[in-house]
Amino acid sequence: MADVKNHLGNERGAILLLVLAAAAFIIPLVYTGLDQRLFQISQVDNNLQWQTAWRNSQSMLSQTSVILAYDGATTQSDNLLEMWTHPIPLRGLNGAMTTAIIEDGQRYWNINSLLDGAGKLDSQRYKIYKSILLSLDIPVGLLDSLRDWLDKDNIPHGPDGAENEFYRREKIYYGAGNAPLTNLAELQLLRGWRPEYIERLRPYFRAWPPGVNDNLNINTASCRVLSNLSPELSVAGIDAIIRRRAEKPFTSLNELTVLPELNGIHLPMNLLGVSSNIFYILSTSRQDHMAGRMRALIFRDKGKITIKWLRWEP
Ligand SMILES: [Ca+2]
Ligand SMILES: [Ca+2]
Repeated sequence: MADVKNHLGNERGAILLLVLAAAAFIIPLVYTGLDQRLFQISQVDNNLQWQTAWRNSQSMLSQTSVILAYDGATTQSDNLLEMWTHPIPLRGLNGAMTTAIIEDGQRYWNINSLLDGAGKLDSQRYKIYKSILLSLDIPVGLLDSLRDWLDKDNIPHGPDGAENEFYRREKIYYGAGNAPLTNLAELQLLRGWRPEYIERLRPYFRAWPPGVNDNLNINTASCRVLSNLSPELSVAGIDAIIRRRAEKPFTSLNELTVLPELNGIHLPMNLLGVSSNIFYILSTSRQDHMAGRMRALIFRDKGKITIKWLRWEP
């Protein structure tokens, strides 16, 4: 009888051990499955938020385009007192927020316009660009390698020029671009151009395709950009431009010439303007914990808007 009891006890013990072992195996599996489900739900949620943020940015791009088109169709000048200069907020559900800023591209010089439409050096711009580089303590010889990068030929200009032969000699795996720059960061590829030089130049330059009307808008150009217009232009002259446009923006370049502080000053009038055709849209969209940034370059022809490029990034 005692043997039978012992046998039954051993069997129960073995069964209990088996159940515990099975539970020890199954429970982590259940938890792992639960983790995966939660992870998948979280991913779906993130994707939805991401898509919503992207849609909100697109909606913002439409709104800014309408604002710019209306402005282009109804006004002759572009200045810092106009509606498009104000940040545009768009509130959504659950704290979602999208904001956009429209920036006038023509408050900067176009770096590609160092060469004119025929591919020749633009001597007026060369003087201005050189003056900017000098004021920023950047070697002016860099304009030689820039010129060579932009022009179509393979003949180096000046002691600091660089065409295919230079890049080959230096064992650099690419040659001169012989084409316009698509953005300022591309300058890093050129002979002698260091990243710190490019950062110093950002407040002065942008890169747009050639053939656009890229005259500098005197209603929106920053003080430092204006200061390199002419060596004859004094601080009093720059102040006069800034004060005048803050009270009454320029509607024609003739209004510039009659300012007493600019009397007798030679300005590169053919490179200046009072309106703009090139704009940047900078939009930030936040949806819960997801946020994305959109940048777009817009060309405007009166009321017609063309999006030249669009970038969306986390
Ligand atoms: Ca306008
Ligand atoms: Ca070249």
